Amino acid sequence: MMTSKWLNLSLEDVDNDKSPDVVIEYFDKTDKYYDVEKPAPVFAVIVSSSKKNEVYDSIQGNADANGDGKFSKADDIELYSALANAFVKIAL
Ligand SMILES: [Ca+2]
Ligand SMILES: [Ca+2]
Repeated sequence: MMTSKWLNLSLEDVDNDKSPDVVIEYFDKTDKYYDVEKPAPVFAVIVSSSKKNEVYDSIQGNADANGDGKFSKADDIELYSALANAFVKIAL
């Protein structure tokens, strides 16, 4: 099966504060701006640990994690922080 939408998760210290951040990128091949030659995420959010204690509780960027058509941090913080907290426990 060919997938047309997917998430890319990576761990990197985006803001150089010595605390790794989780970068969540959302790709959608069906999006009109998607370029096969230069695939770029439609949305990206960065989830950080505000206390630098590996508890991911802070989000930068807007996306629509719950798919209700509204771009709202309130919707997304719960889903993306849960995803980030699970992701950082998985050994790479
Ligand atoms: Ca950081
Ligand atoms: Ca939403």
